[in-house]
Amino acid sequence: METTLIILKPDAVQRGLMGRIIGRFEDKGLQIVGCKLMTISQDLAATHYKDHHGKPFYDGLVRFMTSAPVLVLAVRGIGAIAICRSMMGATFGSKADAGTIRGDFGVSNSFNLIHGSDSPEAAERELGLFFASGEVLEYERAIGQWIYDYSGGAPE
Ligand code: 3AN
Repeated sequence: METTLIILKPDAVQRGLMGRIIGRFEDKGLQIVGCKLMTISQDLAATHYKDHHGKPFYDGLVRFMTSAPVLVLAVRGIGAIAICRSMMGATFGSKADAGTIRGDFGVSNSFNLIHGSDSPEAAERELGLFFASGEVLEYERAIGQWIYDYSGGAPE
């Protein structure tokens, strides 16, 4: 099982899209194992986006991400990182395919609704930035036996 960090950005929260976006992950069968509404500090934004420091869009990105509350999620499933990235769609709303979150809910290239970790290393680092120890939970879902095939022992 893999756990990834998803951030529903200020535009998603302000536009009342949280429920519909979370619903897509739940509908897919992914498990929400952490969830927190928070306002990102300047320091946390700088740490989270350190790889983009110095790029032309960096200042605007940090301003946007710290401008209003975000909803931070820890999302779990087999291959959750790649599944969430494909559900999010391309970075720019104007280019994202229909059927993806960015493709269906946005047109802007800056206000692009959602962040998702792009590798296992990034997921581990980002989950550690946004969730304290104990805030990402382990729990069984009653429907778990119908999400994955456990007949061979391990989930398939
Ligand atoms: P993604 O979120 O699709 O992985 P990244 O990691 O390339 O995209 O970029 C991180 C964030 O920086 C994006 N979510 C987007 O908000 C912003 N960003 C990236 N490239 C640009 C750009 N050329 N102009 C404006 N914002 C950008």
